[in-house]
Amino acid sequence: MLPRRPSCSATTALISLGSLLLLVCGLWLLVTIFWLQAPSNSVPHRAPPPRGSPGTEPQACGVVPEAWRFDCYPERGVVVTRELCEARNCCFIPASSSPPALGRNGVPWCFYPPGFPSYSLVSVNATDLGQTGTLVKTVKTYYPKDILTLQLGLLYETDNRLRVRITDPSESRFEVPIAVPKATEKASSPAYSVELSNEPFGIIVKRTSTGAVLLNTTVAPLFYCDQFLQLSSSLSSQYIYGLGEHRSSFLHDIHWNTLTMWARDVAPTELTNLYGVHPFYLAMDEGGTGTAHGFFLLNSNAMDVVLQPGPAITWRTIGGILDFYVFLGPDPTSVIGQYLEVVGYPAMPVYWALGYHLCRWGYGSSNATWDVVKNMRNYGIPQDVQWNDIDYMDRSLDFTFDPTAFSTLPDMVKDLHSHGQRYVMMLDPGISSVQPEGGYWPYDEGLRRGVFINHTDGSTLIGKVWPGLTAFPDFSDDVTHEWWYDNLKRFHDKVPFDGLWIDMNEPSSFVDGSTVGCPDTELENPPYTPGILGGLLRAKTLCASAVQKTSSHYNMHSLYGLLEAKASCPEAYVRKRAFVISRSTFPSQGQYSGHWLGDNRSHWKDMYTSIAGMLTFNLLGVPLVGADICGFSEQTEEELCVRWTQLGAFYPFTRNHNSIDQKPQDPPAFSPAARSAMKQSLLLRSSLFPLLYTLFHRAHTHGHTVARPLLFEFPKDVRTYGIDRQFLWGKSLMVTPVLDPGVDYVVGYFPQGLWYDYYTGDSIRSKGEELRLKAPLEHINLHLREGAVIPTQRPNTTLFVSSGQPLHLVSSLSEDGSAGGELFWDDGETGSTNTITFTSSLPIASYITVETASFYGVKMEPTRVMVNSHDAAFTYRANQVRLGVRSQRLSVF
Ligand code: MIG
Repeated sequence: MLPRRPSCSATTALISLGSLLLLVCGLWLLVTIFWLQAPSNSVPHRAPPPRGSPGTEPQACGVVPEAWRFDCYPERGVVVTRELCEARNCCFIPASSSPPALGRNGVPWCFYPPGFPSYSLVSVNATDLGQTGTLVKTVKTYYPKDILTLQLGLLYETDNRLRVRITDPSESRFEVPIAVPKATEKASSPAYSVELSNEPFGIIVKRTSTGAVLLNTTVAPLFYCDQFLQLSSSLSSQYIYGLGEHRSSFLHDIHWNTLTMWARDVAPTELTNLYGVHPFYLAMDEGGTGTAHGFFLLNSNAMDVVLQPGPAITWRTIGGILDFYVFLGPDPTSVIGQYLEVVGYPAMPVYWALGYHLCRWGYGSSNATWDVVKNMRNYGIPQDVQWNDIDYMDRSLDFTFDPTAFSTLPDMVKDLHSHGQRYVMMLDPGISSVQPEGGYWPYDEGLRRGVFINHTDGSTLIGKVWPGLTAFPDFSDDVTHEWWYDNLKRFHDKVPFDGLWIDMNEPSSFVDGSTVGCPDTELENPPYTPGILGGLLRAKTLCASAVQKTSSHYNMHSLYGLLEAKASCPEAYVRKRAFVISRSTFPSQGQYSGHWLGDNRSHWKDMYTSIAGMLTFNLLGVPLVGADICGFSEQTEEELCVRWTQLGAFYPFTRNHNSIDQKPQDPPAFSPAARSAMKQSLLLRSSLFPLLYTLFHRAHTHGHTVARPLLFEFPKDVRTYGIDRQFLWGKSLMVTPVLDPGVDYVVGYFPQGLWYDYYTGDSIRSKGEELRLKAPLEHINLHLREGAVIPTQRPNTTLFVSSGQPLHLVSSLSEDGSAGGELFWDDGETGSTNTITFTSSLPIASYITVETASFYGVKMEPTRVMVNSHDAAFTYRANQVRLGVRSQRLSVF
């Protein structure tokens, strides 16, 4: 930003384009625009009243408030009686409200009394990074194999990050095999303080600056048995986000809400474990101050996460260790940045990942697929990528294509490439194990190299997926990565695909465990099973006891999608940025792939819940995310599909996908009016590519969100905390989609300040209020927050970065007439090996120039406009100056 000039005539616009800052792989351009006007006094924002804080700790069963009763009998399928409860030495009080059917989602009737046996902290010593301590207990719990002595490690890793590890000092236990940073020095001035309670043991973490309690594990007993580890804590507020993957509102409901985590193939359903596992939450501090913190449990075992109105949380996992982080923020954006410092920033996507993708299950042939592409071209509708689902395969076999129906597939891919378009196809992890005569190289070679997951007796575990009987590659083994790569390479030589869609990688199987079942062991039948759909760890997946290189499937199950994505990043064979979209995900996934939200339905409700899903994955470091536009299963309707395409144009990852047997739902399949509305929204997205690409670079380098909840930008405005019908791109562009049928308006919340209609520049000065906006079918409401400069470009039907589409800058002046923004630009594909040379002779200017600029919020007609001290041509109409700058004066390089 350049310093503000002391004074200036109100009729002169100064546009300063300056501060070129070269990065290794690209170029930052800082655009600062001044329009000096008399400053107007803005109304200071009032902080919301403090929210309820945790209640007091109870003294005996009867006085434990319902909100603070921690479930002592979480087993499902059991009607908890007084006898059963008291056998666990717990309090039994049938709650006043809602009898909890099977102990779930209601006030627990059986709960821990104060003084329930737990660990004591018997020694503490200082270490280089913090403290270490010993925890002991003498009374065993009602689960087998209590670990009676534990080691506590407190690591003050950075000023904003605390790590706590509770381990078994006598035996090493499973730890999640993802790389996390190793601190070497103790934080010098931590933003947190840690208090340890000795008897019973507990940890209390406070924010030093405010005294806010962020964690207090003394609220319920700690469990540490071989297969049952449980830690409870108070929550600082009821405002808690993250904890994917679940279908829910963006803001979680804390009223006895159990979120189970265990990767599972199932169409998104409330209160069910889904495809991915992300034990991370972001929560607002108590008191509505706008400060936020985060918590991450680095654990991959099957677990329940219980939210209760205390507000409090319980982590109940059946393996591994307790290893967790607290992130101090203090604002939501920095909480996410700190979390992603631990698990890894998301990859920079290849530019065309941000274009429009078209897909369906059941095109039936390569020619039918090709026809859709041609149709799209005929109508001039943007399309960067064409996909195929499993039906391209020969008998559903990976690394093959149907020699009859898809015989022209290589030609189609060639044709896509010659039009600057890309091709992505599906791969499933299941490798067919029964191919007669001549064999099937992926399986034969896989067996030879020993890449498959085995039963405990060493035989290959066989399940059932699309091709029939299948073996499952063990992606925790490097040998498997080489074998997978060899398969990709061999197929790529025949069909030069550009990216991969990895499905069914929970991993999903049509039989439970294996074709021969699973052995009856402690891993298969743990003493406690979280609330997994199907009630068994092996439900629609592999045996928990199955053997993988790194550990048992019991420990590795939910990491399958992450490790497959890692193996599928084709860096090695395309030497460009990889494009992988994965169904199953785990923390650090964003480094390797994006995600789609799975098998939604063509319902209005599914369109609405996609926003929460998209925002949550942005918090989880997987910003390249979107839902199946127009809906996957069931038949879509035209109005829904138009509205969904408009919303989908603002998913960071934009793909229309449809299930088999449903009528086509690609844009050309609809009426001229619908088609044209869809086309407009996709052109609009194309025009916003420079902004989107810049936001992804911010995500990649700073761990920022791309699709952003309003609360991230307005953390002091409590009215934004539950918003999941609107969202932002970055900090300034607000999207207010229509999510209901049969309406031509939409109600949206406008946080306090000045907003501009993106299309017209008309301004709205909001006090922090809901406004009713016109929304005819062809229109999606977009508003620019004051103070922004948004880089856009003249749209095209594909996003070739160096196509020479000139830039148009849109500025929304704040009350004081200032605005700022940034643009990141590079060659779009290779990143580090940049083919662009940045010199002062400006060769790059030949393909990227700023052609025009608009300024919203110019109150008086200027008499003169200058660009870098040269007069520029301009037009003025109410409130808006538009510059046409066809010279190189505004060229950005
Ligand atoms: O058992 O490949 O979520 O997008 O179209 C279904 C067929 C397998 C599930 C994916 C969906 C895909 C479908 N797949």
